Amino acid sequence: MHDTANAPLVSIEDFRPSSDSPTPLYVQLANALRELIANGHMREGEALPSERRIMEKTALSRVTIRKAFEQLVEEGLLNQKRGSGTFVAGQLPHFEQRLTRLTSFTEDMITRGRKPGVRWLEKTTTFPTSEEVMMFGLSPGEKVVQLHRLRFADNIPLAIERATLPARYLPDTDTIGDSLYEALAKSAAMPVRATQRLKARALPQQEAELLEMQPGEPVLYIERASRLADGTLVELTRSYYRSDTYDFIAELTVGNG
Ligand code: 16G
Repeated sequence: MHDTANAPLVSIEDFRPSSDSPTPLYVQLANALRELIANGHMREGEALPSERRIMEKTALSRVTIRKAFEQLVEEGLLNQKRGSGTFVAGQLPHFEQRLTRLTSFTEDMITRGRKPGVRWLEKTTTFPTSEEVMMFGLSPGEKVVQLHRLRFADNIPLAIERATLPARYLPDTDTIGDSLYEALAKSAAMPVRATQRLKARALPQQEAELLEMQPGEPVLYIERASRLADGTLVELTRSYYRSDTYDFIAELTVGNG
């Protein structure tokens, strides 16, 4: 806590650590920074004073200051840009998605009052790989559609999706708008159930650039296989979802099996 108990802290330069408190100094500093951010005294994008300046003003050591910064970077409250300093991080939206209902990205965003967006990376009709022939049970000569997209919520990149579907469901790729499920509904091929596999992965370089993250950061790698009512596989989608904005929630019940 800072020394003037009655006056709320408005600048980190006024923070005075308490050396007889059992709370480690770096935790005291991190708490003070958290309080300044929470109270709006430090705003999104604002640069923090330099380490040297905080050292001078608070008499804390460089190691303590760095430790506090590291802690808050880990919590997502601060960003550090090499060579240019430490900043208050932007507030990322947070999404919780239940793993019970089959919904589309577009539908999810609209229900949450967000603006869905798409940047197309690939939209092509190609010959399938032997794996795709097997998975979809394709006839000789049947093609597949490859849809590779970066998905946004309010202009923030949230996910990268690479979908493969038999071309018979989407004969004209030019007519596919931003929503794949809308296009499938139009050709009476809307999936009614899906299995989804979620894995933790380190973000590859190219995907990191698209999601505006660092390579190697943890992401959710999701594979969705969706089917028509008769069990025919209609969609195979592999996606990278930002793990700092998405929580997938599954409800568990005690059952007989
Ligand atoms: C979701 C699905 C994806 C599906 C897309 C359709 C996950 C992990 N993935 O993002 O498999 O293709 O919705 O959304 O939930 P759209 O109709 O907006 O293109």
